[in-house]
Amino acid sequence: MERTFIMIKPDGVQRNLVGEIIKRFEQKGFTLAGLKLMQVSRELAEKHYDVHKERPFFNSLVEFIVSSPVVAMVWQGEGVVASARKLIGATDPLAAEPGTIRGDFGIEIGRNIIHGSDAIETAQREISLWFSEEEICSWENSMKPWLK
Ligand code: RTP
Ligand code: MG
Repeated sequence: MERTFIMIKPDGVQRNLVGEIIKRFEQKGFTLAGLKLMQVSRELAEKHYDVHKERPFFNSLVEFIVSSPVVAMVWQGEGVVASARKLIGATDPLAAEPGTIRGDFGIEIGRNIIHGSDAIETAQREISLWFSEEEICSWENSMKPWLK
């Protein structure tokens, strides 16, 4: 079962976009496998964005992520990693297509509302960084035949 890690960043939570974002993933047909509101530690934020540690925006990005609560989620379903990136839209909200989350709700690259894993391997790394195994629901005994 393909899974991805999605995080609603502090701006998305503060702007009351949690319900709107969850609705979009639900209506697309993906399945929620993990969900928590959390105050992120500096250590976790730095590990999560480790790949960007040499970039000029790294410190301000980490400061932003630890500044107030985020919603961390695991979504699953066929093709969910790439599809979530499409639902989210381009990194710069001004360049993101209307109809995407960033395209509909943002204008600033440093306040782009949401994170989504960029590849299957990245998703596996990020899910194990943010969630323990017990925090992820399997749905394996679900009676819903339409869950893929
Ligand atoms: P994310 O990891 O947060 O889902 O975003 P992304 O894949 O679309 O973009 P990425 O290249 O991974 O960048 C991570 C986050 O860093 C901030 N950023 N600021 N030029 C800048 O000031 C700049 N470039 C990137 C963004 O908030 C981006 O989401
Ligand atoms: Mg990224």
